[in-house]
Amino acid sequence: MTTITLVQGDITQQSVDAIVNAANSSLLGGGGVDGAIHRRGGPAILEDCRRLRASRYGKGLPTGQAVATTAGALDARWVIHTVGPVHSQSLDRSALLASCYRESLRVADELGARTVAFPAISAGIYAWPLDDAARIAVETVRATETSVEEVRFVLFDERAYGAFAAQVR
Ligand code: AR6
Repeated sequence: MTTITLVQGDITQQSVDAIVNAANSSLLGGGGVDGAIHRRGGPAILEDCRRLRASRYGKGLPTGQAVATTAGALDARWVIHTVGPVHSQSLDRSALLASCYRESLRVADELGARTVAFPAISAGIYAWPLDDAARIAVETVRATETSVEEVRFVLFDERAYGAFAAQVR
């Protein structure tokens, strides 16, 4: 059984086996959680990301997929980078958002990670409505078979925390 826990705070301060990054396809950094993870984790993460770009992901990491790197100076063993979809009014991209959670857990299983921290993927710069992002996140984790023992959603502010709490109740 996977336990879902909720924390309001900064994902870069978490002590877990793996921290999930809401990255972009370039894997070369950005704003939001991505910026915070690279800042606190230090250059080793970017070095791993550059190696991935030079090898397996020459065209970038596709939306909905996930890949692991070192966690550098973070209090974790790995960062799992995943690329959320940009929210669209006209297209239903929710399967891609669900895929981010599923694929991140699959990578976590491959690594042997038992505790995994997730941000609210796509709910920031990628503009996914928070309540819907929370619903997809919680439903997908609940529906995924995994050896991960704790999935910890780390929500940056009270509003995001409230949206996830409404789903976990
Ligand atoms: N800890 C936890 N949550 C955070 C943190 C933090 N330190 N910082 C922000 N959040 P976003 P996206 C919340 O924009 O929407 C980047 O430039 C934030 O409040 O980080 O998937 C990438 O490179 C929001 O609820 O990710 C991509 O280009 C959630 O994390 C793009 O942004 C996700 O917001 C990805 O956009």
